[in-house]
Amino acid sequence: MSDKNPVVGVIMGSQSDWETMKHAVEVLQELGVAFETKIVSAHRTPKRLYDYADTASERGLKVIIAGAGGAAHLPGMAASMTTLPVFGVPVESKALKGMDSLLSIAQMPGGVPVGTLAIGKAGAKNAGLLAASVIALMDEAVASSLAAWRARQTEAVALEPKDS
Ligand code: RP5
Repeated sequence: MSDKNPVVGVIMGSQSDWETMKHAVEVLQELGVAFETKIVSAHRTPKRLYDYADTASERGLKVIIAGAGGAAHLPGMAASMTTLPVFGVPVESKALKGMDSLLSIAQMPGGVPVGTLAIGKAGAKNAGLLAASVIALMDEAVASSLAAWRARQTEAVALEPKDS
């Protein structure tokens, strides 16, 4: 899945991560942010990862969203090879419910930053919103889409609870 001239790269370690990472993509689509999606595995396709991160900036990407689960080295390795902002999404793992993913993405050594989001769907959604916030700094159309999105979210919250 790829728009023309993508500014956000959404990468994930496996096809199995798509169920989570599609929530980042839905937000980008809603806000009109051009993106691309790729399966790039730190362990199974290390050369693909190197090539992706090494050329990301020169290809016009401004932000990378990287989702992975378990021994989730993808966001950190991507961040080690680019100075673009990298947002890491810990995908919920079967064995440890994503705690392994969260800790392996968050506990980066000082000097190689990864902005780490929450485990799972909420993290993916917020990664999309954060990426859009970065793009909004240089794109007025995205800035106004983002402001409208936030206003709609606020308006959707009822003042009083009711029985469902
Ligand atoms: C990680 O291992 C992927 O990011 C995925 O979350 C996890 C399991 O991958 P599969 O075995 O489902 O391909 O590399």
